[in-house]
Amino acid sequence: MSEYKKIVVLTGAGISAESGIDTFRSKDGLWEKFRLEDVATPEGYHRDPKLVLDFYNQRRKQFCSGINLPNAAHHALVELEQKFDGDFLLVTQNIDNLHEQAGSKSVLHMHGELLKARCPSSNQLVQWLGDLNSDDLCTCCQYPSPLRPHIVWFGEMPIGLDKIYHHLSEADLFIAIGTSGTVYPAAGFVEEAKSSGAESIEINLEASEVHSHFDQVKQGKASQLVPELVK
Ligand code: BJW
Repeated sequence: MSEYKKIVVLTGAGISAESGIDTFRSKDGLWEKFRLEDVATPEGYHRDPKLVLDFYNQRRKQFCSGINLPNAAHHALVELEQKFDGDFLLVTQNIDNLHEQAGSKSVLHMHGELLKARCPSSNQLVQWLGDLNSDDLCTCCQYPSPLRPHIVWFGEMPIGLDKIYHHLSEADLFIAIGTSGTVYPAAGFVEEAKSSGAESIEINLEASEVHSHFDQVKQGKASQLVPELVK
């Protein structure tokens, strides 16, 4: 890693799979059990807020029970950040906080965070560890609004894109871990990084939808391959 000056890492559901968190598109994944149009779009939320709030309440409850702990891949990324001299940005599509629990500092949650709620009017964030209900109102506005999950749904703008594209434009190494490459704009980051001259590495159990854009594709478990890469 000493030959690089600026690294961007992108993580997806696959890095948390070995911590017991469901992925979306695998067999038995979340999209086998729920229609994404119902639970992961603004339209679904407006149609049936309770269904969507319950979907996230259930996932928050499981997460807060403490059974999902960071695995060797999360810990290896902490080691990489600590021993790397240059610029380091960890962009995650995951809404869990396992990177932070492991000790990562420079984390950007582009699809939001499970343990936060947001005022839809002011965008103010509040820590939220219990159930979120439609009568939970913000305290920031003169006329309070119902708080919503701090989640980026389909059709909504991901968080921190300016910062992400800036880092991609300067990166000399881009690493994607455990993401299927099906959801944009994240799936396009490899091309963005490559157009700026970065080398690129994919780590995944199976080749992603965008694997052909990577210089190196390493197939296997994140918990094994990420520590090997960082060593
Ligand atoms: C392992 C492993 C192990 C397992 N070790 N690996 C047509 C064309 C192009 C784009 C669009 C289009 N129509 C609509 C769009 C845009 C749309 C989109 O991309 N749709 C596609 C479905 C086509 N995107 C959006 O709407 C986004 N916003 C947007 O585009 O705004 C406009 C914009 C304009 C201009 C510039 C920029 C933006 C918003 C996307 C929001 C995604 N939200 C979700 C749900 C919220 C969070 C939650 O509930 O948890 O985010 S969807 C879901 O997918 C979640 C994830 O973050 C995201 C990505 O999934 P991920 O992480 O890749 O998981 P999986 O399950 O797909 O894959 C897991 C992988 O791990 C697999 O490959 C396994 O092999 C691997 N794996 N175990 C290593 N142990």
